[in-house]
Amino acid sequence: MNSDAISSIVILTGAGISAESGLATFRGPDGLWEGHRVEDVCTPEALARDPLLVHRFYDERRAKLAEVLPNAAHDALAALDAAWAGDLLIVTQNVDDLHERAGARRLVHMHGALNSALCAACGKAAPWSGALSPGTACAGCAAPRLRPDIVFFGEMPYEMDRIYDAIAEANLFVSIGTSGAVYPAAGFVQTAREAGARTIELNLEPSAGSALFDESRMGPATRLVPDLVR
Ligand code: BV8
Repeated sequence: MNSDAISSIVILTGAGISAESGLATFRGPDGLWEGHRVEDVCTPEALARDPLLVHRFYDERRAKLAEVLPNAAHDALAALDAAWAGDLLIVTQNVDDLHERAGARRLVHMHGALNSALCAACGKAAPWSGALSPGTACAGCAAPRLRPDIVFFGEMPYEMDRIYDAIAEANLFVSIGTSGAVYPAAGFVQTAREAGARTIELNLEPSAGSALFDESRMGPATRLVPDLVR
């Protein structure tokens, strides 16, 4: 990466960066949402209406995660994180743990994580593997209210202050593998432009926000990300 004028980097990732590891994206032909309506698996109302369906949707994805590995794009970002002396923050919309398994450290899961369970009673999150059935008790407060630690539609994403602080300081904003369909993540590129950052998109196809990027490179993340980081 030509680091002449760059001191602070924010990288936004979406489901596309994990696609070549074998994890389904959301809005492609065989996407996760294809099997389910968002309203049926990713809203607080869905969890209240049909907890078994919501838990099964996330249990299946948590089980699948144990079978896959980080790919060259995750590895390239982890290497950049380790080598970059300036400020850097990877903001992922993904709930898989492939960035951390590749070695990334400066990382925020703004939509939650599959390997975590949240207590709807006391608000505490705890590491979780395996199935998570409705009515599982929280180890902290004993209430039978554990749920997937996932940010549903209509819920506030995690660490938004930290994210906006990083974007305000960034002079490079890179978006990788996201359709730009979901807010507030889809609005980060505009915020970065207003902060004066150079904005680059790496994606398999044009996204909803492509026109907002200074540069859009189309192709698979496992080719584009190592090329960018090199
Ligand atoms: C909130 C849970 C406020 C985790 C998800 C403003 C305008 C309009 C609407 C809104 C707005 N503000 C808020 C909203 C409502 C809503 C929203 O955005 N709705 C949309 C549908 C219009 N947003 C919210 O509700 C958010 N909350 O704003 O709260 C608030 C304020 C006060 C008080 C309380 C609340 C919460 C959003 C989070 C929802 N949770 N999922 C999970 O199940 O995984 S969203 C879901 O979509 C995932 O998190 C996912 O990460 C996210 C985005 O999808 P992508 O990652 O982009 O994946 P997608 O499949 O779409 O695209 C993949 C891309 O990769 C494609 O472009 C493809 O071409 C590319 N690709 C594929 N293969 C490759 C590749 N690229 C490179 N290489 C490859 N090999």
